[in-house]
Amino acid sequence: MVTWIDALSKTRNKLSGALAKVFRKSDGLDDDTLEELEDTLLGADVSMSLVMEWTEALQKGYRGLQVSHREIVHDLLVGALGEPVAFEWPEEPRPYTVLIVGVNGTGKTTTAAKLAHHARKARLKPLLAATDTFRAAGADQLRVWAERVNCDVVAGQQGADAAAVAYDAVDAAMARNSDAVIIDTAGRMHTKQPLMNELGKVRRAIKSRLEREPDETWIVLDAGMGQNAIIQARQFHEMAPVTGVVVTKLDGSSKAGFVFSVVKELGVPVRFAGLGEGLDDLAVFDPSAFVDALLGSKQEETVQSGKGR
Ligand SMILES: Nc1nc2c(ncn2[C@@H]2O[C@H](COP(=O)(O)OP(=O)(O)OP(=O)(O)O)[C@@H](O)[C@H]2O)c(=O)[nH]1
Ligand SMILES: [Mg+2]
Repeated sequence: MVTWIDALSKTRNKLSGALAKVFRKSDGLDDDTLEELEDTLLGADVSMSLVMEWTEALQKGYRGLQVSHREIVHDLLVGALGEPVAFEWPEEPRPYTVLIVGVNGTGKTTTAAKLAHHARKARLKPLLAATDTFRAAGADQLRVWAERVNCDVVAGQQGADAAAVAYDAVDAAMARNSDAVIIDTAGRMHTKQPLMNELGKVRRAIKSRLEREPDETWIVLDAGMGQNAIIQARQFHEMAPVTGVVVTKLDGSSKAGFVFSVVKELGVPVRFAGLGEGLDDLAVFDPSAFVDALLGSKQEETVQSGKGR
């Protein structure tokens, strides 16, 4: 199982030099230190507006405060990540319905399987729905995952109507008293209108059987995609209002600052993070754990700043 500390090592290494300098300053921050910090944060894919906001707050925060510099930075970063409530499967409504959307190859199918596994570990009965009917492999891939997770699966034939498969899956989940239904969808470019319309149809089909909107619509964004992912997410939001984000492939990325931009620009919480390819490599997004892993442990920090003196 990949941990936050492991997954964020590349971004942490990238940030550590500039942060160590900031942590070491005992009086105000000089222009050089601030500039280096700004460049480093931008390089880690934090958006420009957020970088400006932070450096301004840091300059102010450094004057006359009695808390450690690490604490100021920590609170600033955690504060930028929105509500600190970690996701738990709610008791109701049943079946709790999660629609997974996103562009091609971001990790939707893997995430759907990991979510089913997460629900199983919470002693729930999930059902996986494969509405990716473009490719024969779409359904097969999710069937294989369902077997590994040991959960129910409803998969459409290649060429079947994705909305009809979504309807059948919700229907099956209701008939089988499933606690959660996780609906994987085909990857689609946000610029291809017919495919985006299909997503609207899938959503309406779910609503017609469930008699309510899907409880969650989570967009899966690949951490390596940078600012373009924000544009994609906005387009998806128009067709299927997004209630949360799953950021995948954070492991190996040196641009985990992307997560801050997502929260700031989209105004929806990050619910989960993909930290690897295995079933257990999905972490409930916890702002404090995330920031701690970015900044390194306090001990590490002491050692680092000690070295620099
Ligand atoms: N390292 C890493 N790889 C991941 C993660 N999530 C998914 N992947 C990999 O990304 C690749 C694509 O994953 P899929 O789940 O098939 O992506 P998808 O969005 O369903 O793709 P399409 O259905 O073709 O749009 C696979 O090789 C996965 O193993 C992650 O968090 N970390
Ligand atoms: Mg897929």
